[in-house]
Amino acid sequence: MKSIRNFINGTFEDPLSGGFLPNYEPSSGTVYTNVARSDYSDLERAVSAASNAFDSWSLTPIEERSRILIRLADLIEKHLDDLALAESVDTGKPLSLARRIDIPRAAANFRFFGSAVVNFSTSAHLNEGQNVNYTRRAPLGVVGCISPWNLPLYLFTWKIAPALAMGNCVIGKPSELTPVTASMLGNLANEAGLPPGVLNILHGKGDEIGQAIVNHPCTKAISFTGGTSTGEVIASSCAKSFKKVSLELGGKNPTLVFADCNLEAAVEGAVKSSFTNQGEICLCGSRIMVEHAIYEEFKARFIQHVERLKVGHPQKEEADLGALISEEHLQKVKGFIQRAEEDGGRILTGGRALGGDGYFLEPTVIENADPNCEINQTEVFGPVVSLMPFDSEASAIRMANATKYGLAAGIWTSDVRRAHAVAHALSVGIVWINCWMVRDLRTPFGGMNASGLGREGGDEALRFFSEVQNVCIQL
Ligand code: TXE
Repeated sequence: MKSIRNFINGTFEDPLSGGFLPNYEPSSGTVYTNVARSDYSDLERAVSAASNAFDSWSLTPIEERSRILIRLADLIEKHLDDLALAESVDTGKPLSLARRIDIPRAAANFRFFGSAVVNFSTSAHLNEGQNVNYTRRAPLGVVGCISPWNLPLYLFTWKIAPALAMGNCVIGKPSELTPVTASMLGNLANEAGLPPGVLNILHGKGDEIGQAIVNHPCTKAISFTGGTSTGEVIASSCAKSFKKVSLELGGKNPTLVFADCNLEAAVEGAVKSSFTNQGEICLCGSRIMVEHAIYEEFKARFIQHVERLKVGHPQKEEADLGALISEEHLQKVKGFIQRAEEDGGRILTGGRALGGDGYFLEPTVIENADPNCEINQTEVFGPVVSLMPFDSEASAIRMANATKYGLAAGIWTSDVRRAHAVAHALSVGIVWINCWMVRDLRTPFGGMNASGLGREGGDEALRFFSEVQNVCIQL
């Protein structure tokens, strides 16, 4: 059986303890690889490698860093088929989705930040005859990048690319549930000419090696994407050592459908934002609010589209939804559905696991659930949406804002005034109007409230991974 080993100082090695964890294939429920269970001794090796590499990497000319990152983007694109297949097998997501979204966007991350860093500017202020003040942005040193299982290579590279571009050295920790493409990235990093020690990838459990990376005195910043409860733990750990931290956490995103929308486009858009990646994307719209006047017609069309979705083996071309990430997660999502019914919700379609091997669940639509009950307040992170009507623009905004989260929202309307007014009234970090998951990497990305702290994307990410110094010189 293949072992996913740590990548330290440019070479792959077993964890010093010799411990490994089983890695399950979600579509079959069988162990198909095992993954290193790293501990503090492995982290010490990675920190030493990263610290030794930092001086030369941070002093490498920006153009050379850019060239290597863009070369890495080229290599990801060159190996798209292998990476997409590995991602699909490891996560249970449809191969078609990994080919269309996950892997191309991983390449785009390196290409974008490899270019952005060359154009990244700072500022200077001249006081004639007196002094010049300039702002210097220097790399932090060794940083920790910790990523989740839902979009493994996409989100891993989303953190690593800006960190490397700014001249930092990285200790990356992918999810223990989906380690494979992160491991493949190690090989590509060597081929791209990234010097040994600049990127190190440690595998293992979050509360073991993940927490150790967060606590280590040599990691100067932590960039984390994952669950809100884990984010709380990490934020409090970082606070004790005044460590920079960026948290991309969960969401309970509303999709607002107004009567003046293009109905067919709204239905198709809502199906996409509800069930892409089996609903396992923090940006998925899990609460669909529809203006009363079109509620029944929207509901009928929406259910019709949902019931045409194919749940199947992720490597089969026709699969629209694949398997959920784990047995534990499947049971967690089924529990949400059961409690939603107990809270008065009515299942309009779906709600059942497909049985057999693998962790498959039907796309599920629930209506009539109270806006304040669990299914409308807590992130399910599965193929489950709650449908509810609203009477007015004001009530839609009130319902949309009535959770502890604030990540993203979708608005479907043909009224331009309303689109902007409602967007500005929503307490979320990202708003899509008549579209979903459209990303411009130059824009800040992140949520408000319990959805996170800080922003990634564009110059925000480059700023996060740098230390600021103001220098004033007397003329
Ligand atoms: O995430 P975790 P999980 C949400 C979603 C999901 C829930 C739990 O609701 O059901 O989070 O998912 C590492 N110190 N999202 O358990 O535990 C862990 O090893 C340092 C939304 O997968 O947050 C993994 O690499 N690291 C989210 C990563 O953190 C720790 C996407 C995420 O694991 C750690 C994923 C610790 N103490 C889940 N504990 C999004 N916003 O996209 C765990 N980890």
